[in-house]
Amino acid sequence: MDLLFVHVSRFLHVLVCECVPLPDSDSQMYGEIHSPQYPLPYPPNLQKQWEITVPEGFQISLTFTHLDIEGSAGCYYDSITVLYDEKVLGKFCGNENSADGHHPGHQPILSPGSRLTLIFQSDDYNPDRKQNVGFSAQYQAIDIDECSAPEPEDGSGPLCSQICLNTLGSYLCACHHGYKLRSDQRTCMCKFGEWRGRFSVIDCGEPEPLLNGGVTLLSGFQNQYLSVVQYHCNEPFYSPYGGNNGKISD
Ligand SMILES: [Ca+2]
Ligand SMILES: [Ca+2]
Repeated sequence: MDLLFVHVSRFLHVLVCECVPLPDSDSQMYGEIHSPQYPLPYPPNLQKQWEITVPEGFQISLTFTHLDIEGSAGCYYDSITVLYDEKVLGKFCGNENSADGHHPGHQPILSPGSRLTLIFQSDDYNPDRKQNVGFSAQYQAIDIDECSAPEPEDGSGPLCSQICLNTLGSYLCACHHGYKLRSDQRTCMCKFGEWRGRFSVIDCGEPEPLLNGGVTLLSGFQNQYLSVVQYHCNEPFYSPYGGNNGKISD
């Protein structure tokens, strides 16, 4: 069993800041899309595609404000299809009252990420009796709350080891009092500070947990400056550092 000795250090508060990239010129925060010639009837033999892009860190909320497309089973003749990458999020036709077709309703369609593809197509025949006018839709960018996302299944741990702060278009990690953010911008480590005035007890907080191992207090008082803790690996895990004891001090 390999051991690693660590001095728990004292600390000060942590300042965090963040730089968010400017939206690229092709992305917008909101917009409107409609079928060709809308609100006049759309022509036959049509295929038109739109690529909607909003800034990274946002998802798209798409709402159909009007939909009147020739209805058919499976929207085989005419349709508007909404895709995220290759995945079809919905294929629509008909209108609100038609028995044939599939209407999107008035609930917004949410993209998993910052882009959406819309494909409108009409076949070579449009009924003369009923002049379908197509569709009109509006979209807007909505911030993704990265802090509410479930923990990744790859075992890499939470997005932020201590505090996750959702921001508009991004997120940032922060640390409890006494810790500072590591260079990975997501995990925290105990921070040195300056002695100020009279001696006072410094609480460094709980030692960080060790995957497949444990922590034992060897001396001092738990979580206080200059306390010594011992990390150990649970069998059959071992330290990759060759069995030498390590000591980190201030
Ligand atoms: Ca048609
Ligand atoms: Ca966010």
